[in-house]
Amino acid sequence: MSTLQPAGPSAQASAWLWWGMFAFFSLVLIALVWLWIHAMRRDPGQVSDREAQRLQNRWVVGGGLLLPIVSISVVLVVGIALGQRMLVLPLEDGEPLRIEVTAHQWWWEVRYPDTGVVLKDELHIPAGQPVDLQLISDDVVHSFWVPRLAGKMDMFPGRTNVLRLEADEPGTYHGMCSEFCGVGHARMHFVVEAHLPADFELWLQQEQGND
Ligand SMILES: [Cu+2]
Repeated sequence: MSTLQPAGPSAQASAWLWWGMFAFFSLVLIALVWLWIHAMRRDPGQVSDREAQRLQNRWVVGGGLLLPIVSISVVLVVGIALGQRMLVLPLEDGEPLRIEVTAHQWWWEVRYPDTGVVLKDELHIPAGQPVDLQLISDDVVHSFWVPRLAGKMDMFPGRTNVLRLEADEPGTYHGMCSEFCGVGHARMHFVVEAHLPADFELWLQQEQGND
């Protein structure tokens, strides 16, 4: 359950952002520590008060204004570009599969509206295709999270939030509630099974037959 082992486009974007911020701010930290050590060890030399003031102002403007403005702007631009990939935009071809997920204290109700299939604590999706999850809560605030597939999305009573998921490869992905929702919260887990598209259709037909 690590966001740093992404298995879908939305999670991939989060992971890139994480590594990008980690690398960039590591460089900033190293540069600052280096400057600090340099400042502690160097010989102050002989400078006039005016010259000292001028140098000090240069560091305040450079380190206190320019550096944060540049850093935050870089993160903002990269963040907006990557955030685009997480939006629920219309697809170029066709409609995504829709699944309704209702959170309860403390379990997950999963419905496939076109077929009437209902599951508990498990989702089945076709791999390599975007799936839109319509998330709602039956009681308190919960949060839907499958770290390897996408970011978190809060679930509220009386309001539907849509989260787009996609798994690149077939496999089992673990998920959990990530908003404290009462004494059963820690055990509010679920799994997402991603199948090859043909196997998914077969599975759905079988489930329909069982009902
Ligand atoms: Cu919870």
